[in-house]
Amino acid sequence: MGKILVIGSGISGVGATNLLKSKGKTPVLFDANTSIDVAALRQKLISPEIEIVLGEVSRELEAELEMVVLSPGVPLDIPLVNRLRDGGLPISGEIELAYGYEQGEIAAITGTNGKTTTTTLVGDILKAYYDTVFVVGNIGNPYTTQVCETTKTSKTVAEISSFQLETARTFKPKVSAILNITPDHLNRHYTMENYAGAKEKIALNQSKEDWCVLNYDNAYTRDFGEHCPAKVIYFSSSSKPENGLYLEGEDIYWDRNGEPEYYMNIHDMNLVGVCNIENVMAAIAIATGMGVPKQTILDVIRVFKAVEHRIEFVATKRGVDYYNDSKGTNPDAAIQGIRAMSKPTVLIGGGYDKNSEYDEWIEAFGDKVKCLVLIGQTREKIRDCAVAHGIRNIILEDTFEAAFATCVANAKPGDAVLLSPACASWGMFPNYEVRGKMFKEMVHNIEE
Ligand code: UMA
Repeated sequence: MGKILVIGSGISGVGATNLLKSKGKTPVLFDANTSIDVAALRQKLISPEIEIVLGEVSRELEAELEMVVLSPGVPLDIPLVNRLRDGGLPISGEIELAYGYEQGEIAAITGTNGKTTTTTLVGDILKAYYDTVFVVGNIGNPYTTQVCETTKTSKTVAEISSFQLETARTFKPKVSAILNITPDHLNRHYTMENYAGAKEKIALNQSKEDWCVLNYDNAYTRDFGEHCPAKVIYFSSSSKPENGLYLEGEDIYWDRNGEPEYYMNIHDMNLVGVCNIENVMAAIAIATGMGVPKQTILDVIRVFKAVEHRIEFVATKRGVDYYNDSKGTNPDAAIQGIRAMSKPTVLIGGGYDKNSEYDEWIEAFGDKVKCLVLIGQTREKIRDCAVAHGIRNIILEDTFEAAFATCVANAKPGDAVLLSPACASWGMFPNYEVRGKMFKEMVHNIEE
Protein backbone atom coordinates (compact mmCIF):
# COMPACT_ATOMS: atom_id res chain seq x y z
CA MET A 1 0.00 0.00 0.00
CA GLY A 2 1.39 3.34 -1.03
CA LYS A 3 1.68 6.51 0.97
CA ILE A 4 -0.75 9.42 0.73
CA LEU A 5 0.79 12.87 0.60
CA VAL A 6 -1.21 15.55 2.41
CA ILE A 7 -0.05 19.02 1.33
CA GLY A 8 -0.43 21.83 3.89
CA SER A 9 -0.09 21.42 7.65
CA GLY A 10 -2.82 23.88 8.69
CA ILE A 11 -6.08 22.70 10.29
CA SER A 12 -7.25 21.01 7.08
CA GLY A 13 -4.02 19.10 6.53
CA VAL A 14 -3.88 17.95 10.15
CA GLY A 15 -7.53 16.82 9.95
CA ALA A 16 -6.95 14.94 6.69
CA THR A 17 -3.78 13.28 8.00
CA ASN A 18 -5.47 12.10 11.19
CA LEU A 19 -8.49 10.81 9.27
CA LEU A 20 -6.27 8.82 6.90
CA LYS A 21 -4.24 7.39 9.77
CA SER A 22 -7.39 6.38 11.68
CA LYS A 23 -8.54 4.51 8.56
CA GLY A 24 -5.32 2.48 8.44
CA LYS A 25 -3.69 4.44 5.62
CA THR A 26 -0.14 5.81 5.55
CA PRO A 27 -0.31 9.59 5.33
CA VAL A 28 2.75 11.80 4.95
CA LEU A 29 2.13 15.38 6.08
CA PHE A 30 4.00 17.85 3.91
CA ASP A 31 4.38 21.62 4.15
CA ALA A 32 6.42 23.87 1.88
CA ASN A 33 7.23 26.14 4.81
CA THR A 34 10.49 24.96 6.38
CA SER A 35 10.13 27.10 9.50
CA ILE A 36 7.15 25.13 10.85
CA ASP A 37 7.52 24.01 14.47
CA VAL A 38 7.59 20.24 13.97
CA ALA A 39 7.25 19.42 17.68
CA ALA A 40 4.13 21.57 17.98
CA LEU A 41 2.71 20.04 14.78
CA ARG A 42 3.36 16.53 16.04
CA GLN A 43 1.27 17.30 19.12
CA LYS A 44 -1.77 17.70 16.84
CA LEU A 45 -1.35 14.31 15.17
CA ILE A 46 -2.94 11.12 16.49
CA SER A 47 0.15 8.95 16.03
CA PRO A 48 3.90 9.56 16.53
CA GLU A 49 4.55 7.31 13.51
CA ILE A 50 3.18 9.84 11.03
CA GLU A 51 5.92 11.12 8.73
CA ILE A 52 6.28 14.91 8.48
CA VAL A 53 8.17 16.42 5.55
CA LEU A 54 9.01 20.12 5.16
CA GLY A 55 10.36 22.08 2.20
CA GLU A 56 10.48 19.65 -0.71
CA VAL A 57 9.06 16.31 -1.78
CA SER A 58 11.96 14.07 -2.80
CA ARG A 59 11.84 11.79 -5.87
CA GLU A 60 12.14 8.79 -3.49
CA LEU A 61 9.03 9.85 -1.57
CA GLU A 62 7.18 10.62 -4.79
CA ALA A 63 7.86 7.07 -6.01
CA GLU A 64 6.16 5.68 -2.86
CA LEU A 65 2.96 7.72 -3.25
CA GLU A 66 -0.43 6.47 -4.40
CA MET A 67 -2.42 9.69 -3.94
CA VAL A 68 -2.20 13.39 -3.00
CA VAL A 69 -4.64 15.35 -0.79
CA LEU A 70 -4.51 19.14 -1.03
CA SER A 71 -5.38 21.63 1.69
CA PRO A 72 -7.74 24.37 0.43
CA GLY A 73 -5.03 27.03 0.42
CA VAL A 74 -2.83 25.05 -2.01
CA PRO A 75 -3.36 26.14 -5.64
CA LEU A 76 -3.80 23.31 -8.15
CA ASP A 77 -1.24 24.73 -10.55
CA ILE A 78 1.88 25.17 -8.41
CA PRO A 79 4.96 23.32 -9.76
CA LEU A 80 4.81 20.58 -7.09
CA VAL A 81 1.17 19.72 -7.80
CA ASN A 82 1.79 19.83 -11.56
CA ARG A 83 4.75 17.48 -11.17
CA LEU A 84 2.79 14.98 -9.04
CA ARG A 85 -0.19 15.09 -11.41
CA ASP A 86 2.07 14.63 -14.44
CA GLY A 87 3.57 11.65 -12.65
CA GLY A 88 0.11 10.04 -12.76
CA LEU A 89 -0.93 10.56 -9.13
CA PRO A 90 -4.60 11.28 -8.39
CA ILE A 91 -5.00 14.74 -6.81
CA SER A 92 -7.83 15.05 -4.31
CA GLY A 93 -8.96 17.53 -1.66
CA GLU A 94 -9.90 17.30 1.98
CA ILE A 95 -13.66 17.74 1.34
CA GLU A 96 -13.65 14.87 -1.16
CA LEU A 97 -11.61 12.77 1.26
CA ALA A 98 -14.02 13.39 4.14
CA TYR A 99 -17.09 12.85 1.95
CA GLY A 100 -15.94 9.29 1.27
CA TYR A 101 -16.69 8.49 4.94
CA GLU A 102 -19.96 10.46 5.29
CA GLN A 103 -22.90 8.37 6.52
CA GLY A 104 -25.70 10.92 6.77
CA GLU A 105 -27.18 13.78 4.76
CA ILE A 106 -25.38 17.02 3.91
CA ALA A 107 -26.44 20.61 3.35
CA ALA A 108 -23.55 22.43 1.64
CA ILE A 109 -23.35 26.20 1.37
CA THR A 110 -21.07 28.31 -0.80
CA GLY A 111 -21.07 31.91 -2.08
CA THR A 112 -18.75 34.90 -2.03
CA ASN A 113 -20.40 36.49 1.00
CA GLY A 114 -22.90 35.32 3.61
CA LYS A 115 -21.60 31.74 3.88
CA THR A 116 -20.74 31.83 7.55
CA THR A 117 -23.98 33.50 8.68
CA THR A 118 -26.12 31.14 6.60
CA THR A 119 -24.17 28.04 7.63
CA THR A 120 -24.43 28.97 11.30
CA LEU A 121 -28.16 29.71 11.03
CA VAL A 122 -28.90 26.47 9.16
CA GLY A 123 -26.81 24.62 11.76
CA ASP A 124 -28.88 26.14 14.57
CA ILE A 125 -32.15 25.28 12.82
CA LEU A 126 -31.12 21.68 12.20
CA LYS A 127 -29.91 21.32 15.81
CA ALA A 128 -33.35 22.40 17.01
CA TYR A 129 -34.96 19.51 15.11
CA TYR A 130 -32.41 16.69 14.77
CA ASP A 131 -30.40 14.93 17.49
CA THR A 132 -27.01 14.90 15.78
CA VAL A 133 -25.85 17.79 13.61
CA PHE A 134 -22.30 18.71 12.56
CA VAL A 135 -21.34 22.18 11.32
CA VAL A 136 -18.09 21.90 9.38
CA GLY A 137 -15.87 23.21 6.59
CA ASN A 138 -14.54 26.65 5.72
CA ILE A 139 -16.21 27.95 8.89
CA GLY A 140 -13.02 26.79 10.64
CA ASN A 141 -13.90 23.22 11.59
CA PRO A 142 -12.46 20.84 8.98
CA TYR A 143 -14.94 18.26 7.67
CA THR A 144 -12.29 15.53 8.09
CA THR A 145 -12.26 15.98 11.88
CA GLN A 146 -15.95 15.14 12.32
CA VAL A 147 -16.95 12.87 9.48
CA CYS A 148 -16.19 9.67 11.39
CA GLU A 149 -18.90 10.57 13.92
CA THR A 150 -21.62 10.80 11.24
CA THR A 151 -24.39 8.18 11.20
CA LYS A 152 -27.29 7.26 8.91
CA THR A 153 -29.48 9.75 10.78
CA SER A 154 -27.00 12.57 11.42
CA LYS A 155 -27.00 15.79 9.40
CA THR A 156 -23.95 17.75 8.32
CA VAL A 157 -24.03 21.46 7.43
CA ALA A 158 -20.89 22.37 5.50
CA GLU A 159 -19.58 25.80 4.56
CA ILE A 160 -17.60 25.16 1.41
CA SER A 161 -15.23 27.60 -0.31
CA SER A 162 -14.34 27.73 -3.99
CA PHE A 163 -10.87 26.47 -3.03
CA GLN A 164 -12.40 23.36 -1.51
CA LEU A 165 -14.75 22.81 -4.45
CA GLU A 166 -11.95 22.85 -7.04
CA THR A 167 -10.91 19.35 -5.97
CA ALA A 168 -14.45 17.95 -5.42
CA ARG A 169 -15.36 15.04 -7.73
CA THR A 170 -18.14 12.91 -6.19
CA PHE A 171 -19.29 15.28 -3.41
CA LYS A 172 -23.10 15.22 -3.49
CA PRO A 173 -25.09 17.17 -0.91
CA LYS A 174 -28.81 16.62 -0.45
CA VAL A 175 -29.25 20.40 -0.44
CA SER A 176 -26.70 22.79 -1.92
CA ALA A 177 -26.74 26.58 -1.98
CA ILE A 178 -24.81 29.25 -3.88
CA LEU A 179 -25.64 32.51 -2.13
CA ASN A 180 -23.97 34.89 -4.61
CA ILE A 181 -20.92 35.12 -6.85
CA THR A 182 -19.03 38.42 -6.99
CA PRO A 183 -15.30 39.04 -7.72
CA ASP A 184 -13.01 37.51 -5.08
CA HIS A 185 -9.94 35.25 -5.01
CA LEU A 186 -9.13 36.11 -8.62
CA ASN A 187 -5.42 35.73 -7.88
CA ARG A 188 -6.16 32.01 -7.43
CA HIS A 189 -8.91 31.38 -10.01
CA TYR A 190 -7.71 33.98 -12.60
CA THR A 191 -11.15 34.57 -14.21
CA MET A 192 -14.72 35.00 -12.97
CA GLU A 193 -15.71 32.04 -15.19
CA ASN A 194 -13.24 29.77 -13.36
CA TYR A 195 -14.36 31.10 -9.99
CA ALA A 196 -18.07 30.61 -10.80
CA GLY A 197 -17.26 27.19 -12.28
CA ALA A 198 -15.63 26.12 -9.00
CA LYS A 199 -18.65 27.28 -7.00
CA GLU A 200 -21.09 25.47 -9.32
CA LYS A 201 -19.32 22.18 -8.61
CA ILE A 202 -21.26 22.14 -5.33
CA ALA A 203 -24.35 20.99 -7.27
CA LEU A 204 -22.97 19.11 -10.27
CA ASN A 205 -23.45 15.59 -8.80
CA GLN A 206 -26.95 16.32 -7.54
CA SER A 207 -30.11 14.94 -9.16
CA LYS A 208 -33.74 16.09 -9.27
CA GLU A 209 -34.45 14.56 -5.83
CA ASP A 210 -31.91 17.01 -4.39
CA TRP A 211 -32.31 20.77 -4.00
CA CYS A 212 -30.08 23.62 -5.06
CA VAL A 213 -30.85 27.01 -3.51
CA LEU A 214 -29.79 29.92 -5.73
CA ASN A 215 -29.82 33.71 -5.65
CA TYR A 216 -32.21 34.98 -8.36
CA ASP A 217 -30.73 38.50 -8.20
CA ASN A 218 -27.20 37.41 -9.11
CA ALA A 219 -26.57 36.86 -12.85
CA TYR A 220 -24.16 33.94 -12.31
CA THR A 221 -26.37 31.97 -9.95
CA ARG A 222 -29.58 32.76 -11.82
CA ASP A 223 -28.05 31.47 -15.08
CA PHE A 224 -26.75 28.37 -13.34
CA GLY A 225 -30.34 27.59 -12.33
CA GLU A 226 -31.13 27.06 -16.03
CA HIS A 227 -28.90 23.98 -16.29
CA CYS A 228 -28.47 22.91 -12.66
CA PRO A 229 -29.11 19.15 -12.29
CA ALA A 230 -30.97 19.56 -8.96
CA LYS A 231 -34.42 20.95 -8.25
CA VAL A 232 -33.82 24.72 -8.09
CA ILE A 233 -35.24 26.93 -5.34
CA TYR A 234 -34.51 30.61 -5.97
CA PHE A 235 -34.55 33.42 -3.45
CA SER A 236 -34.72 37.12 -4.25
CA SER A 237 -34.79 40.39 -2.32
CA SER A 238 -35.62 42.52 -5.36
CA SER A 239 -37.95 40.56 -7.64
CA LYS A 240 -40.41 37.68 -7.57
CA PRO A 241 -39.13 34.41 -9.00
CA GLU A 242 -41.61 31.70 -9.90
CA ASN A 243 -41.21 28.98 -7.30
CA GLY A 244 -39.03 30.57 -4.71
CA LEU A 245 -38.69 32.90 -1.76
CA TYR A 246 -39.07 36.63 -2.18
CA LEU A 247 -39.52 39.86 -0.29
CA GLU A 248 -42.72 41.86 -0.64
CA GLY A 249 -42.46 45.09 1.34
CA GLU A 250 -41.21 43.85 4.69
CA ASP A 251 -42.59 40.31 4.40
CA ILE A 252 -40.97 37.10 3.21
CA TYR A 253 -43.12 34.76 1.10
CA TRP A 254 -42.45 31.45 -0.62
CA ASP A 255 -44.20 31.01 -3.94
CA ARG A 256 -44.88 27.42 -4.96
CA ASN A 257 -46.46 27.10 -8.41
CA GLY A 258 -48.13 30.49 -8.17
CA GLU A 259 -49.35 29.97 -4.58
CA PRO A 260 -47.60 32.41 -2.23
CA GLU A 261 -47.21 31.34 1.39
CA TYR A 262 -46.40 33.90 4.08
CA TYR A 263 -43.27 33.16 6.15
CA MET A 264 -42.25 36.12 8.29
CA ASN A 265 -41.83 39.86 8.69
CA ILE A 266 -38.22 41.05 8.49
CA HIS A 267 -38.55 42.86 11.82
CA ASP A 268 -39.12 39.48 13.47
CA MET A 269 -35.42 38.74 13.07
CA ASN A 270 -32.39 40.19 14.87
CA LEU A 271 -30.27 40.54 11.74
CA VAL A 272 -29.96 43.74 9.75
CA GLY A 273 -29.36 44.46 6.07
CA VAL A 274 -30.57 43.15 2.74
CA CYS A 275 -27.72 40.62 2.64
CA ASN A 276 -29.05 39.09 5.86
CA ILE A 277 -32.62 38.97 4.55
CA GLU A 278 -31.18 37.01 1.63
CA ASN A 279 -29.25 34.75 4.00
CA VAL A 280 -32.45 34.10 5.98
CA MET A 281 -34.44 33.30 2.83
CA ALA A 282 -31.69 30.90 1.73
CA ALA A 283 -31.64 29.31 5.20
CA ILE A 284 -35.43 28.78 5.11
CA ALA A 285 -35.10 26.98 1.78
CA ILE A 286 -32.07 24.91 2.83
CA ALA A 287 -33.60 23.83 6.16
CA THR A 288 -36.89 22.95 4.45
CA GLY A 289 -34.96 20.84 1.95
CA MET A 290 -33.34 19.08 4.91
CA GLY A 291 -36.79 18.17 6.26
CA VAL A 292 -37.25 20.70 9.07
CA PRO A 293 -40.86 21.92 9.60
CA LYS A 294 -41.70 25.58 9.01
CA GLN A 295 -42.49 26.40 12.64
CA THR A 296 -39.11 25.17 13.91
CA ILE A 297 -37.32 27.17 11.20
CA LEU A 298 -39.15 30.38 12.09
CA ASP A 299 -38.67 29.89 15.85
CA VAL A 300 -34.89 29.63 15.41
CA ILE A 301 -34.67 32.59 13.01
CA ARG A 302 -36.53 34.78 15.52
CA VAL A 303 -33.87 34.24 18.21
CA PHE A 304 -30.79 33.95 15.98
CA LYS A 305 -28.19 36.66 16.60
CA ALA A 306 -25.66 37.87 14.02
CA VAL A 307 -22.46 35.93 13.69
CA GLU A 308 -19.77 37.73 15.67
CA HIS A 309 -18.01 40.48 13.68
CA ARG A 310 -20.51 40.39 10.75
CA ILE A 311 -22.72 43.52 10.92
CA GLU A 312 -23.07 42.67 14.61
CA PHE A 313 -25.11 45.13 16.67
CA VAL A 314 -23.01 45.90 19.77
CA ALA A 315 -24.93 48.46 21.87
CA THR A 316 -26.64 51.84 21.86
CA LYS A 317 -24.58 54.38 23.80
CA ARG A 318 -25.65 58.00 24.25
CA GLY A 319 -28.30 57.46 21.55
CA VAL A 320 -25.76 56.14 19.00
CA ASP A 321 -26.01 52.58 17.61
CA TYR A 322 -22.65 50.79 17.34
CA TYR A 323 -22.11 47.99 14.78
CA ASN A 324 -19.08 45.70 14.50
CA ASP A 325 -18.43 44.51 10.94
CA SER A 326 -14.75 43.69 11.41
CA LYS A 327 -15.29 40.70 9.08
CA GLY A 328 -15.81 43.26 6.29
CA THR A 329 -12.25 42.56 5.15
CA ASN A 330 -12.79 43.24 1.44
CA PRO A 331 -14.71 45.99 -0.40
CA ASP A 332 -17.57 43.69 -1.40
CA ALA A 333 -18.20 42.53 2.17
CA ALA A 334 -17.97 46.15 3.38
CA ILE A 335 -20.56 47.19 0.78
CA GLN A 336 -22.98 44.83 2.55
CA GLY A 337 -22.04 46.49 5.85
CA ILE A 338 -22.79 50.05 4.78
CA ARG A 339 -25.94 48.98 2.91
CA ALA A 340 -27.25 47.53 6.17
CA MET A 341 -27.15 50.92 7.89
CA SER A 342 -30.35 52.96 7.95
CA LYS A 343 -29.06 55.98 9.95
CA PRO A 344 -26.40 58.66 9.32
CA THR A 345 -23.18 56.73 9.84
CA VAL A 346 -19.69 57.43 11.12
CA LEU A 347 -17.60 54.76 9.41
CA ILE A 348 -14.17 53.37 10.34
CA GLY A 349 -12.33 52.04 7.28
CA GLY A 350 -8.83 51.08 6.23
CA GLY A 351 -6.21 48.53 7.20
CA TYR A 352 -3.86 46.17 5.39
CA ASP A 353 -3.34 46.70 1.66
CA LYS A 354 -4.55 43.70 -0.43
CA ASN A 355 -4.40 45.75 -3.63
CA SER A 356 -8.16 46.22 -3.67
CA GLU A 357 -10.05 48.96 -5.51
CA TYR A 358 -12.37 51.00 -3.29
CA ASP A 359 -14.57 52.82 -5.83
CA GLU A 360 -17.61 50.53 -5.59
CA TRP A 361 -17.49 50.53 -1.81
CA ILE A 362 -17.40 54.34 -1.68
CA GLU A 363 -20.18 54.59 -4.28
CA ALA A 364 -22.28 52.43 -1.94
CA PHE A 365 -22.01 55.11 0.77
CA GLY A 366 -24.73 57.18 -0.95
CA ASP A 367 -25.36 60.08 1.45
CA LYS A 368 -25.27 57.81 4.50
CA VAL A 369 -21.64 58.31 5.61
CA LYS A 370 -21.47 61.61 7.51
CA CYS A 371 -17.86 61.08 8.52
CA LEU A 372 -15.21 58.64 7.26
CA VAL A 373 -12.44 57.81 9.75
CA LEU A 374 -9.45 56.05 8.15
CA ILE A 375 -6.61 54.03 9.64
CA GLY A 376 -3.84 51.67 8.54
CA GLN A 377 -1.73 51.17 5.45
CA THR A 378 -4.60 51.94 3.05
CA ARG A 379 -5.80 55.17 4.65
CA GLU A 380 -4.28 57.56 2.06
CA LYS A 381 -5.36 55.38 -0.88
CA ILE A 382 -8.94 55.25 0.43
CA ARG A 383 -8.91 58.98 1.20
CA ASP A 384 -7.84 59.82 -2.37
CA CYS A 385 -10.52 57.54 -3.77
CA ALA A 386 -13.19 58.98 -1.43
CA VAL A 387 -12.24 62.56 -2.34
CA ALA A 388 -12.52 61.65 -6.05
CA HIS A 389 -16.07 60.43 -5.30
CA GLY A 390 -16.99 63.70 -3.58
CA ILE A 391 -16.72 62.59 0.06
CA ARG A 392 -15.63 65.59 2.13
CA ASN A 393 -15.62 64.75 5.82
CA ILE A 394 -12.60 62.44 6.08
CA ILE A 395 -10.34 62.12 9.13
CA LEU A 396 -7.08 60.13 9.16
CA GLU A 397 -5.93 58.64 12.44
CA ASP A 398 -2.75 56.84 13.50
CA THR A 399 -4.22 54.35 15.94
CA PHE A 400 -7.41 52.36 16.33
CA GLU A 401 -8.02 54.00 19.72
CA ALA A 402 -7.76 57.49 18.21
CA ALA A 403 -10.12 56.48 15.37
CA PHE A 404 -12.66 55.22 17.89
CA ALA A 405 -12.45 58.43 19.97
CA THR A 406 -13.02 60.46 16.78
CA CYS A 407 -16.13 58.40 16.01
CA VAL A 408 -17.53 58.96 19.50
CA ALA A 409 -16.87 62.71 19.18
CA ASN A 410 -18.53 62.96 15.75
CA ALA A 411 -21.62 60.80 16.30
CA LYS A 412 -24.84 62.48 17.47
CA PRO A 413 -27.89 60.75 19.01
CA GLY A 414 -29.75 59.05 16.14
CA ASP A 415 -26.50 58.22 14.28
CA ALA A 416 -24.72 54.90 13.86
CA VAL A 417 -21.01 54.09 14.19
CA LEU A 418 -19.88 51.25 11.97
CA LEU A 419 -16.53 49.42 11.94
CA SER A 420 -16.45 47.95 8.43
CA PRO A 421 -12.93 48.54 7.14
CA ALA A 422 -12.98 46.89 3.64
CA CYS A 423 -9.45 45.76 4.49
CA ALA A 424 -7.75 42.99 6.42
CA SER A 425 -6.57 43.87 9.91
CA TRP A 426 -2.95 42.71 9.51
CA GLY A 427 -0.32 45.28 10.43
CA MET A 428 -2.43 46.59 13.31
CA PHE A 429 -3.97 43.35 14.63
CA PRO A 430 -3.26 39.60 14.34
CA ASN A 431 -6.69 39.04 12.73
CA TYR A 432 -10.16 40.56 12.25
CA GLU A 433 -11.49 38.86 15.40
CA VAL A 434 -9.06 40.76 17.64
CA ARG A 435 -9.96 44.02 15.87
CA GLY A 436 -13.69 43.38 16.35
CA LYS A 437 -13.31 42.38 20.00
CA MET A 438 -11.32 45.54 20.75
CA PHE A 439 -14.01 47.65 19.08
CA LYS A 440 -16.73 46.00 21.15
CA GLU A 441 -14.78 46.47 24.35
CA MET A 442 -14.36 50.18 23.63
CA VAL A 443 -18.10 50.49 22.90
CA HIS A 444 -19.00 48.81 26.19
CA ASN A 445 -16.61 51.18 28.01
CA ILE A 446 -18.41 54.33 26.82
CA GLU A 447 -20.04 55.89 29.85
CA GLU A 448 -23.70 56.82 29.44
N1 UMA B 1 0.94 25.53 2.07
C1 UMA B 1 1.86 24.77 1.37
N2 UMA B 1 1.96 24.96 0.02
C2 UMA B 1 1.17 25.88 -0.65
C3 UMA B 1 0.24 26.63 0.08
C4 UMA B 1 0.15 26.42 1.44
O1 UMA B 1 2.57 23.94 1.93
O2 UMA B 1 1.31 25.99 -1.86
C5 UMA B 1 0.84 25.33 3.51
C6 UMA B 1 1.16 26.59 4.31
O3 UMA B 1 2.54 26.70 4.55
C7 UMA B 1 0.36 26.36 5.58
C8 UMA B 1 -0.79 25.45 5.15
O4 UMA B 1 -0.51 25.03 3.82
O5 UMA B 1 1.11 25.73 6.59
C9 UMA B 1 -2.10 26.20 5.20
O6 UMA B 1 -3.14 25.48 4.58
P1 UMA B 1 -4.49 26.26 4.22
O7 UMA B 1 -4.14 27.58 3.63
O8 UMA B 1 -5.34 25.36 3.40
O9 UMA B 1 -5.12 26.60 5.65
P2 UMA B 1 -5.91 25.73 6.74
O10 UMA B 1 -5.40 26.17 8.06
O11 UMA B 1 -5.86 24.28 6.46
O12 UMA B 1 -7.38 26.34 6.58
C10 UMA B 1 -8.22 25.94 5.48
C11 UMA B 1 -8.92 27.17 4.92
N3 UMA B 1 -7.94 28.11 4.42
C12 UMA B 1 -7.97 28.57 3.15
O13 UMA B 1 -8.81 28.25 2.36
C13 UMA B 1 -6.89 29.54 2.75
C14 UMA B 1 -9.79 27.83 5.99
O14 UMA B 1 -10.54 28.88 5.39
C15 UMA B 1 -10.77 26.80 6.53
O15 UMA B 1 -11.47 27.37 7.63
C16 UMA B 1 -10.04 25.56 6.99
O16 UMA B 1 -9.21 25.03 5.94
C17 UMA B 1 -11.02 24.44 7.39
O17 UMA B 1 -11.72 23.94 6.30
C18 UMA B 1 -10.12 30.22 5.69
C19 UMA B 1 -10.25 31.12 4.48
O18 UMA B 1 -9.68 32.20 4.45
C20 UMA B 1 -10.98 30.80 6.80
N4 UMA B 1 -11.02 30.72 3.45
C21 UMA B 1 -11.22 31.53 2.28
C22 UMA B 1 -12.42 32.44 2.46
O19 UMA B 1 -13.27 32.18 3.32
O20 UMA B 1 -12.50 33.44 1.69
C23 UMA B 1 -11.49 30.61 1.09
